[in-house]
Amino acid sequence: MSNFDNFPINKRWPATNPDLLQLYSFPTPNGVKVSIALLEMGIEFEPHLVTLSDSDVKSVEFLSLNPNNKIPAIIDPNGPDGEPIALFESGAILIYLAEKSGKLLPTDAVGRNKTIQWLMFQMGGLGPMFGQIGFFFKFAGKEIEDKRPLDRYITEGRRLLAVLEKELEGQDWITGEYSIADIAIAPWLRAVRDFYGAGEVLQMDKLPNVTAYLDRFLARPAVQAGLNIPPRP
Ligand SMILES: N[C@@H](CCC(=O)N[C@@H](CS)C(=O)NCC(=O)O)C(=O)O
Repeated sequence: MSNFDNFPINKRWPATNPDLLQLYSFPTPNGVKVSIALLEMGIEFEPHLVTLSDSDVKSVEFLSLNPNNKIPAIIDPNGPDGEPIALFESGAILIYLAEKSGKLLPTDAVGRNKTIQWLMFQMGGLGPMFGQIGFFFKFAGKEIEDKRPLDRYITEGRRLLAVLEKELEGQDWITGEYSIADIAIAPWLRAVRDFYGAGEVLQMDKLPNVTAYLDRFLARPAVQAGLNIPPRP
């Protein structure tokens, strides 16, 4: 039995091809970051659908991979020193994949750190704030009479979008060159506009750089394919 067979997740989501990188995910903005990155980098992988229901993300098998019960997570059977490695947190996974493939993360110190800086902007700012907009604008939170939480997240969402709008002036991608930072940021712009339907309230039509950036991202074949991996049930 190889080390990889020892991962309990195999009992619930068995690998058909255990030599390939295994992706456990659902096509949300955080999930598709990893499928898009894998396609852009040309890394072969086997996707497994893990839904957001407690019976999946809180199962013993999934918790063995991510104690924080959230998709996405991966196992790379060919990790450092040829040993399998399991990882969760989409930002950490993107850095790992970029280093493994030598793609989409500059190797010079300035380029690398600037890219990670914008990746962290997404992980610590854009993602958590837009997620709250989704809750208070579209999902259960919209029934709440007190509109202060929604207003707070809309104000913060507009502020974050204005930061992007300014940074994108005169350049196609957030650091100039297409990178894992764009793969982290753009799926959240799509989600807030097209899935949560909050583009108008966030006044995205007044942000030509952000809008063109999202269009540019969505025009990439790897993005179009990755947005549906794994497919929704
Ligand atoms: N910071 C995490 C966030 C992941 C996350 O929020 N995943 C959501 C779907 S987008 C999830 O699995 N939710 C299930 C739950 O919270 O029970 C990452 O970027 O990987």
